Amino acid sequence: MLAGCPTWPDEFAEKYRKEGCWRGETFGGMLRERADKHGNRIAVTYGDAHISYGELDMRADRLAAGFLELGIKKEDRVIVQLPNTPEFFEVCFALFRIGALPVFALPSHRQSEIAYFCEFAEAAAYIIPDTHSRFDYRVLARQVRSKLPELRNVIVAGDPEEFQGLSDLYRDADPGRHPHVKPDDVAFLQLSGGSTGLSKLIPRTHDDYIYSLRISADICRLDHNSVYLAALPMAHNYPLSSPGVLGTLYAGARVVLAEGPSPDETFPLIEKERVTITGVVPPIALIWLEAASSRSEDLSSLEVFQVGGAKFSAEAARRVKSVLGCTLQQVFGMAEGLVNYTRLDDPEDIVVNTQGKPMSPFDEIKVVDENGRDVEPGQTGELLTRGPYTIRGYYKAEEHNAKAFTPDGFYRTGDLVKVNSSGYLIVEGRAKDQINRGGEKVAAEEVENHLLAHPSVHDAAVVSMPDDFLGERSCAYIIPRDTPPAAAELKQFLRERGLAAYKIPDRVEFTDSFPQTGVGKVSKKALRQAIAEKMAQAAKAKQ
Ligand code: J2J
Repeated sequence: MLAGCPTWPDEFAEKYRKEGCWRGETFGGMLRERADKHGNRIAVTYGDAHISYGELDMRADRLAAGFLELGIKKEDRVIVQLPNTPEFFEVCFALFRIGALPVFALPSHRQSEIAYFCEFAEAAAYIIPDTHSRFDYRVLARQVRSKLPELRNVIVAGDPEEFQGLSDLYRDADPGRHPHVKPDDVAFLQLSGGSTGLSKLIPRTHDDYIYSLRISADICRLDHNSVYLAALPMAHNYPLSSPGVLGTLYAGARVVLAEGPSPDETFPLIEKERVTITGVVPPIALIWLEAASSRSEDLSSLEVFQVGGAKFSAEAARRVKSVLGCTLQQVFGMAEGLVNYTRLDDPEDIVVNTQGKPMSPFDEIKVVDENGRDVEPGQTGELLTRGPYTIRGYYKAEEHNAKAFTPDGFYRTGDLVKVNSSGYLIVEGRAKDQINRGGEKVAAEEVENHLLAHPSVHDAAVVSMPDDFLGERSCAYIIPRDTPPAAAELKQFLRERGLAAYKIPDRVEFTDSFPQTGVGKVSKKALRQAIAEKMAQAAKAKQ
């Protein structure tokens, strides 16, 4: 096991094996099996390119040989920042095959995030596209390298300029040279949304993640004829695994890659490729609902429309069936593990008003009050969970783990939920210091620390403010040292520090002091209320 990764106690591991959750599969083996069984079937469609399981399998082996030649070894960490392109799969499966670990950065991450991942994970390589969405990732790689000259390999899909070209790394396949990869090995590091400072890295094993893919595929009724549209960036845990692209490959079905989630990108693809299932976040769902009535594409192949990552309003949820003509599935999950789904045959009331129930019978959940005691049934409290695909600790984070997990191994999700009489969860809010900006998670503390680096900022507190479209946006309250800087200047300052755009506060408010809680901490609740009231008043004045 990779050093610094807490794992399940033996008695739990034994139970999960005995109950058939963990079946001893690996990602490398899973792709090989699909390729052996139905090598000619299409695994991935990208534009006019159709890549079969056999081809993907072979290309992963050829790239694995190239990675080994570069000196990438078992347990090495590799930062993978690739958009929705076939290379994403080839790179990931090649790394899985040699036991090296992808660390899934998002395409929107910039120097601040990437340099941290490279440094913290002691990355052996960083893999990027040349350009994507009008952004040149080689410029980013240069910035990262100037901070971290020890970063050995920068590998570029496309024109590499001074870096290593990915396309030059495909060698003769030689699976005999692959290091032995075990099902209980960590397969990759996923990113946490983070609430205390920087994102934590989440170690997911082959055993646990593949189990989550298998039940996800089953609950979503994927079969060989299913076609999953990857509309969101697939490095996100949700489109990666719920059932996402990997669940689709697990089921031997077909993934169709979209450049982005807009109707202009996705609707023609749904029609052309006869897409049967896709997953989006609530703001995108709203855009689709709005667009569907005025567009001519035939969306009739769509059977399941998943919405998750942030709370979907019941009002919008109710419209899905009539507007898009398919079944809504709410998904409430987290990269740390636990995923809840509404089931495809659930009555409308459940599908519209709840965020689903845990996918595995072996998921254990508790809802507790501030003192850690179980709340009365049906009451709201913090959700704790443990189970066969929920981690027991973050990578190299001993101190944080002691707080984020209970002594008996339950993960404190930071989500406030209630459980109805049928065991379905309703998300009521959040206890963690995070902003959920339409599914993108922003850790308040991370942004505050960047703001505090500005010479004119004495103190900073970042909170969420309500937003009709994104659900929440972020607002930075600032106590200036003397003359307040312009809001635009502060935002520019954060951009120059290399912070991803979705973390830049949407609004800046200046104040002389922060409201305090009884124990003298900044009362974020009072700040949230203050900005919500101010926004409501402004909206009223406009009418
Ligand atoms: C309210 N809040 C939600 C929902 C996630 C499937 C689906 C989503 C994620 C994901 C994922 C929510 N309603 N329907 O990994 O496999 C908020 C909660 C949760 C946090 C996790 C998956 N669905 N959330 O969003 O790691 O606060 O995973 O704890 O990005 O998103 O965020 P993340």
